[in-house]
Amino acid sequence: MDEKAFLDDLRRRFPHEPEYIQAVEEVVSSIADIYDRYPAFKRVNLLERLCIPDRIISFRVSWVDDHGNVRNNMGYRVQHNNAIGPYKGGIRFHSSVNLSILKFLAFEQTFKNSLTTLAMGGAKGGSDFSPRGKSDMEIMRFCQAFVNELWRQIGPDTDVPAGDIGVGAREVGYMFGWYKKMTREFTGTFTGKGLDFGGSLVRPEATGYGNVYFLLNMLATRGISLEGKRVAISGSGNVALYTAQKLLELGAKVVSLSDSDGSVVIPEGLTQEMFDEVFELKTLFRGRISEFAEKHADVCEYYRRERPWRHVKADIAMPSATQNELDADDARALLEGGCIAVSEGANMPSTPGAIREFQAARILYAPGKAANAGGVSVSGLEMAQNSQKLTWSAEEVDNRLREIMADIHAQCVRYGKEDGSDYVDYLRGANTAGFLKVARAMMAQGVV
Ligand code: NDP
Ligand code: 8G0
Repeated sequence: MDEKAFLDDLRRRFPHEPEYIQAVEEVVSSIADIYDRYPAFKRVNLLERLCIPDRIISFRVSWVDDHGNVRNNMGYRVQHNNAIGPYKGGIRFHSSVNLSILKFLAFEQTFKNSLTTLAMGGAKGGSDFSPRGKSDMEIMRFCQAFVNELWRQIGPDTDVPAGDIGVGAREVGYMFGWYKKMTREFTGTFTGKGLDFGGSLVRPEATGYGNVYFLLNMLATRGISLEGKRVAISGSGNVALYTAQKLLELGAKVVSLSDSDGSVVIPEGLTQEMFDEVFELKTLFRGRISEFAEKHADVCEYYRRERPWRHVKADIAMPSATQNELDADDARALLEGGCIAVSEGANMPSTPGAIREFQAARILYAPGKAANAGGVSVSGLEMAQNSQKLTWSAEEVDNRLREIMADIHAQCVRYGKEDGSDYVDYLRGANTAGFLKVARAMMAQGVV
């Protein structure tokens, strides 16, 4: 394959979509060899069909704020690929949302969902609406206006949205409510629902817990124990908090958290009491990390508008906020501090330069599409429970989550182990394993 020509063409056609091009470039460089090994792929131009989304739905969302002003936001759903199952992926509400970001996320989702072993295609959606500072009723009206545009395009066997940044149980509840009203059907079209109306136990915890399970699998390949290890986390949302919770349970030290205003570093590690407090602050009161840092100024440092990486000494990093939040300089600072493993909770948090640093240093590095796949996996289990009209116990879901993460780890090792050494390139492994399943399904289904 002429990798350069392919990417140049994509850049020419989508000149204002850097995140999308970044995600495609990373996958294409991983799979180029295997793609060339099967000439049948090229004959049907599989790569281009796999990289360009099946369809993009975009719309204006008009809603009325609490002062009676009419406000307009953009809404999108990128249905990337449904070769192995219905489109599946979260909805993001954040001021930074644009098509480039949603296209990269939908593209990544396709490979991630393939790794989960469940039948789900890839999609992502969202809006440049910012929930920050909005009242509960404004959030509700926005969610209703958003779904009013989208409801015809989704369904339990068509496309199943969920939460993501800025979209949690509250927003999923409002979206599900409006969807149910429009369709007059009670179906499992959204995941991440409340427990009383079809949600799955362990879905809120799944991404963070799953990432820790993946990390444990990686550490085991080098005979390293998690106990007592210092772990730097970024973010303080759904993924970051449940990652921290599981780490504390397993005896690791959580030495940082952050939000979009800044980072808190806790050199001696969060205590359980401090964790309970930050959990309540973030989930119940929608407070800021700066408030927490101020209250615990005796044991914490706060870095306004900065990410944690250059300020912590950590054995392990688990970036869990957003894309491109850890660059090459951050990676070098982490490595100098003795970092031995990076397991990504967020989607594409490390820049290509940072990934090169980690891989050159031969530390354990797991890309988000493998390490954070626990979230969408339990969403898949939520879909299974909804179609069975049954709910499984927390233990059952957690056990399946552990099995799925171990399976994803095994796929990464199988396709990522370098010849003649023990080193595992988890990025190459995840991309290759994710690609092969989707590619086989696309080949079997013809040009559609
Ligand atoms: P939340 O909205 O619950 O939390 C996001 C956290 O990241 C918040 O602390 C937020 O700070 C911070 N953040 C968001 N955007 C930025 C930014 N541009 N710069 C700095 N900080 C930022 O989202 P999630 O925890 O659900 O998602 C975090 C990441 O994990 C995303 O990349 C998401 O795609 C990915 N992911 C999520 C899954 C899930 O199940 N939820 C599954 C797999 C991946 P603030 O509070 O200030 O906004
Ligand atoms: O449940 C989901 O489909 C979902 C929600 C939020 C994020 C993700 C992801 O895998 O990035 C999936």
